[in-house]
Amino acid sequence: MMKLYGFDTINTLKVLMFLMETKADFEFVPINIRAGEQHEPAFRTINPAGKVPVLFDGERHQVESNAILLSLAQKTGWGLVDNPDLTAWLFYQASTQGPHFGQLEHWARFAKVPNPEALKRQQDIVTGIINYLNDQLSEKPFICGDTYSIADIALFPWLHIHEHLGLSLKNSEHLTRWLNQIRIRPATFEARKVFGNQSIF
Ligand SMILES: N[C@@H](CCC(=O)N[C@@H](CS)C(=O)NCC(=O)O)C(=O)O
Repeated sequence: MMKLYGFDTINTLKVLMFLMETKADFEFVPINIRAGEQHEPAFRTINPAGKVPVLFDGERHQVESNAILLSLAQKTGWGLVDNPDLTAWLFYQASTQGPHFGQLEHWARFAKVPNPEALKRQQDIVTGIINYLNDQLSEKPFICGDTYSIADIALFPWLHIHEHLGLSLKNSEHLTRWLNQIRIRPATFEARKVFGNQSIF
């Protein structure tokens, strides 16, 4: 059986969403990254980088959430793996949306010493990303076209928690429509349920 090592995090949610969409048989193994469990020797043998998620697919331990999504999509045929835009969106998510939303989260929620300049910079960059995605979704229901794909799954979690980052999508009607469409999918509910009621997800 597959095993997903994770915690209530953006990147773990992506993999859970895929596993729920495909009704996969898997065990969820919580690794409490807030208590430092990712640095324990047993976990480091699974992922020497000390990060979640890790998926044991029955043969090997896979790391990097978007690589896991791609590999699962290739194996199952779910998630539009042949679409030429798919890889570009997965790279965009991992290299641009993820890191910039992550930096915004730091300056907006966690920084012990406030830094208005850094906060404003990240807010401006993230606003640009939101406008870009809104524009991209103006003429298609999902990011790669008519079909819900692993690229949508990868982009979803940061946008799902946008209010926790102090962001508003009120001027982004296409992105809001996209977000709401993904939020009401049964698999999205099932994936979020794994984290329990206390989670911001
Ligand atoms: N690029 C990696 C990022 C993984 C990552 O940064 N995971 C975070 C949680 S979302 C983590 O495990 N942090 C623990 C730490 O850095 O100590 C992916 O997409 O899987």
